[in-house]
Amino acid sequence: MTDVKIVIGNKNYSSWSLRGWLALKQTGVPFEEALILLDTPQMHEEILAHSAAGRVPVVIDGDITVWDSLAIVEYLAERFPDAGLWPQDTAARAHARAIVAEMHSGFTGVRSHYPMNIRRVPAERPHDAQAARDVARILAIWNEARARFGAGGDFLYGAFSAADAFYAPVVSRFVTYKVPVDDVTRAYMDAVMAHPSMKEWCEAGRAEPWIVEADEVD
Ligand SMILES: N[C@@H](CCC(=O)N[C@@H](CS)C(=O)NCC(=O)O)C(=O)O
Repeated sequence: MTDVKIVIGNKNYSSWSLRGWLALKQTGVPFEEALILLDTPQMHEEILAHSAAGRVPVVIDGDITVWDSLAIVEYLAERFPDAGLWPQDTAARAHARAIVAEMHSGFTGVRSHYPMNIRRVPAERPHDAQAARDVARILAIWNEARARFGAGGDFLYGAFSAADAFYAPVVSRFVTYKVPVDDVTRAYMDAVMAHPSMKEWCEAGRAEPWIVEADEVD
């Protein structure tokens, strides 16, 4: 039994849930999952039973409820300091926080043109100018983080961190929409897709039977 629980949406589609879930997995604490089906008539009411904000993910730790992926990551980093959710080095940590904030508040081009759909058979999508600008910026971010801070491992700041949790849904999108990438990015994406927690989530997502039509794009 554990007192920690995470409320998530469909693993195949819910990119924000994946971010919170990967961060929680990184703490090593056992936790329960409650999965709410997205895009159903009862979804809103079911989420409201856990959080008045009406969005997933939500983490419940005893009598503490935290909603919104960014607040969840900050809460988990504080509650489980040994998990290394933020890099130890001050400059790396500042950079990691900035790119996580940039993801949290932006990249609407990538988010709308390439909806996360883990079970999609990889295939290209037609060009979209805003998505292309976002892709270029994301590739620059990843290359910079790997070059400046990544020497200690295969992830953006060496060891797996909150930043990798935040960009993992983007990695999945770049794989399933066959977005062209450079070699440094390809190696980084391979590391994310091979991470045991990412593999566990993706396997569960692929096994889900539910379809959200709005996220099934050509
Ligand atoms: N800013 C929020 C966004 C969360 C979000 O939009 N979650 C989606 C699922 S991926 C959701 O709850 N959708 C339900 C709805 O919009 O009613 C976060 O970072 O957690």
